[in-house]
Order: sequence, then C-alpha cells, then structure tokens
Amino acid sequence: MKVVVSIGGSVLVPEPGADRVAEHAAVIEDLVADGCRVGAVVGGGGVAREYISAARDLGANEIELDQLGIDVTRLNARLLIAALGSESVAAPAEDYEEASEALRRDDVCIMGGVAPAQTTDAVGAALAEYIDADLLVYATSVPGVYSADPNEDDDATKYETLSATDLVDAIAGLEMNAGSSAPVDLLAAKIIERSGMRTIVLDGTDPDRIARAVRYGEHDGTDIVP
Ligand code: U5P
Repeated sequence: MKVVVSIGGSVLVPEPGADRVAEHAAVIEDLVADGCRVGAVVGGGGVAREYISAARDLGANEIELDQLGIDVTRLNARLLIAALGSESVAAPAEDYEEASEALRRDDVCIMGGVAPAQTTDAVGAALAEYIDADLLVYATSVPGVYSADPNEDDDATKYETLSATDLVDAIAGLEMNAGSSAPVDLLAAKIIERSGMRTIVLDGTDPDRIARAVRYGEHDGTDIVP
C-alpha cells in the first residue's frame, strides 16, 4: 500500500522539541515495517506563521512570504528526517520526481513545500496523485472538516463524509494569504477532486490515530469520498 501523510507543522512541531517528532517517526517506521510505502509532507505550523507575520510587517510581498514559509516547512521536515535516520531521504525532496525516486528505492520520502502560492496541503495531494497513492491522510490539529471555523463559530459541525466537490465548495470562499489555515487548501481539494483520491482528514496530534486510519480505515475525522 502506498500512503501519503501530510502532517501539519502545528501537529509535528507545536514547538521545536524531540518527543512529538519521535512519536510520528515511530508510526511511520511501523507502517513501513507493515509493508507500506510512505511519503510524508510536513507543514510549517506556528513557527512559519511567526516568520511570515514578522516579514509581512517588514514589507515583504506574498510570494516572498511563501518562500519564507517553504523554508520553515523544510526545517520541520528535517526534524522528521533526523528522527527517521537512514530509513529516509537525507534531505527534504524539492520536487515530486525526487520524492518518487526515493520511494522506488524504498526510502521514506519526506517533503516540505515546493512552490509559492499554495500550502503543503497541495504538496500532499500532488505527491499522492503523482505516486498513485492508495490513501492520503491529512494529520491536522483539528478533528476533521467543519461546516465553519470551529474556533470562531460554536455552531460549526464536523462532516463525517464529504464529497471532494463539496470540499471544494466549502473552502472556495476562504482567504489564501501566506500562512493561511483552511482545513485543506483549495488547490489540494481540486487535486483530490480530479484524482478521485481516497482522503482522510483527522486530528493527528496523537500519531497512533494516523496508524489506525491507515491500517484499519478507522478514524473520527472526515472521509473525503470521490
Ligand atoms: N508554502 C508555499 N508553498 C508550498 C508550501 C508552503 O508557499 O508548497 C508557504 C505558504 O505560505 C504556507 C506556508 O502558508 O508556507 C506554511 O505551509 P503550511 O504549513 O501552510 O502548509
């Protein structure tokens, strides 16, 4: 089974520290031991947003801010690489071909961002499409996709299942500035829609939830169905 796990930066690195990263690396190692080929894409989290906010105050434009965000995603990716040791690539893959070649060598492939004007959500979806993954998992800091922002709207309800087209509609109206934090970005949703990729959005703060979702399809998040 080929699986792409897109791990939010705030999930993997709520603050720079070893424990959470080691737990995620252990789950990836277990999946590999089960015979899975794993591609992991790491987001920028709060650290990226702090850098983006500082540079925005300094007058940087959105593309410059995106580049800064990409640099932070790659820093976070390097923490996961450090935890995985020789089982993974030595540096974050910077494009999908490089990532795919790593998987063909049976290495765990790790990526951060690749190009401005998107987030690592889109990288996860594009990698999953490129390697023809069986499953794409978004390990986020919220429990799934909601009808509204659950941090701002008490009436927001979580979808158990959602079609890819409804996902596109749900997020089409959201802003897309550098550092934006929609549940999944619009480009990712469009890629999921066109590829018909089986996708799960779940709370990944406990990495065992990722393992359960991959192994047994069991989770409390949102299933995006083609
Ligand atoms: N980013 C990009 N392109 C990518 C990945 C990330 O421009 O391929 C930038 C965006 O500004 C994004 C930030 O908001 O890095 C942090 O990534 P993420 O945590 O939102 O995925």
